[in-house]
Amino acid sequence: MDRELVEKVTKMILSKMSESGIRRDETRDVTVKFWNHGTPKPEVTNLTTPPFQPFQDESNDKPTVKLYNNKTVEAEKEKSSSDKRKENTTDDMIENTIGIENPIHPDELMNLVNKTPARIGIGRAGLRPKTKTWLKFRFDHAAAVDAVYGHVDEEILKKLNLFSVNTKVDDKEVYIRRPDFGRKLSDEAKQLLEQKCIKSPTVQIIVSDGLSSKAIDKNIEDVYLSLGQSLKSQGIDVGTPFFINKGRVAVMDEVGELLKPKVVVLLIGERPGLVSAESLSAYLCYEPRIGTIEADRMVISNIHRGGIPPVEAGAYLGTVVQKILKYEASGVGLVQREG
Ligand code: B12
Repeated sequence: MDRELVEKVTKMILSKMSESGIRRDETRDVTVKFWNHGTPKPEVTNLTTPPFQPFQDESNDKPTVKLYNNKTVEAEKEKSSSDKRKENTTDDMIENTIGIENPIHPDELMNLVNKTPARIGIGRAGLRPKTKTWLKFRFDHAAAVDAVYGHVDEEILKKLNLFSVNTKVDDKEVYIRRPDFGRKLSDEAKQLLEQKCIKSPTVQIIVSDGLSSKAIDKNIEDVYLSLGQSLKSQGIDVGTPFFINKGRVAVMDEVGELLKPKVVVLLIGERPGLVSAESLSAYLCYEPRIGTIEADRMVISNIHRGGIPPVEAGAYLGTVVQKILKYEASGVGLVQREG
């Protein structure tokens, strides 16, 4: 999918939201796909094209955007329904995804398992988990550790034209033990931001690895591009984006003091769980400053291919920014003003 297609998807989502007036009770219309553990993982395709600059129209470069592979869906459609019946019998699904042997109510069990990514219906071998379950657990745990200790792919940051700054911490162990250091910019970082960034933009986008570098590697291109397009299509100007190495959510307060944006959108890696190690969050705040209270922030979490799809998340975030600007408030303040 190229820039035009992302623009199309972003516009579709925006128009769907404006049809519903993005009222609180109607925002649930946003298409959110939940992970179905009874089906194979959606394939992700990478239509790689030259590097892109999301906020520069003049560029002829095509963006790199990963999307679900519709080909698998089409191929699936083409299969005869009898083939499908053969492949998708409950027995097959049970064998592939459920550890309980000869369940009394297989359909109900399958139904429950499909409702949650939690490890239910896994069965056991004597008193212990089955080998497959145990290995999967070990695998997911290792992925979580890798996500916390890993580093964001420099190529992605280059592609998105994000320069990097550091917080007061450069060691991951210290980062984990001292969240307060991750909330403060280093002195060099402050100088660099002063030199390089536009002051008082309407929106300041910040990217940070936070607790999952994988979350950035896997999702940032799509979220960033569609967020940029969503804001652009609403005529909202964006400041100079950058990457904060080993940041915490409240680091946005120092950025707010320095650059004085109206709204900060911080795209940051979430603490990995044993279901997904690559989940991204967007924390938003109206005029964050040192001393901002948590209730004035808001978060859209669970952005990854098994949660809120990144392109949709970006488009949706643009509409949240619009709302924050309209009410000049975020978090609890926004809810109160909105009534
Ligand atoms: C860890 C965590 C916490 C920890 C944060 C402490 C810490 N330093 O790590 C604790 C237990 C304190 C916590 C509390 C709450 N949390 Co919490 N939390 C998470 C979790 C598991 C990971 C967050 C993360 O990795 N952030 C990124 C790292 C880098 O951030 P950080 O700087 O280290 O820590 C900051 C953030 O974690 C932030 N934060 C944590 N939770 C929330 C919730 C909201 C609404 C906001 C604005 C900020 C926020 O506060 C920390 C200090 O600044 C997410 C689940 C997820 N999938 O994201 C839920 C999650 C973000 N929390 C949630 C909620 C509802 C809350 C509470 C409102 C619960 C309550 N009723 O009290 C409070 C609000 C706290 C606040 N700061 O305002 C929801 C948010 C739902 C939503 N979309 O609004 C989530 C998505 C869980 C869920 N699925 O329901 N949380």
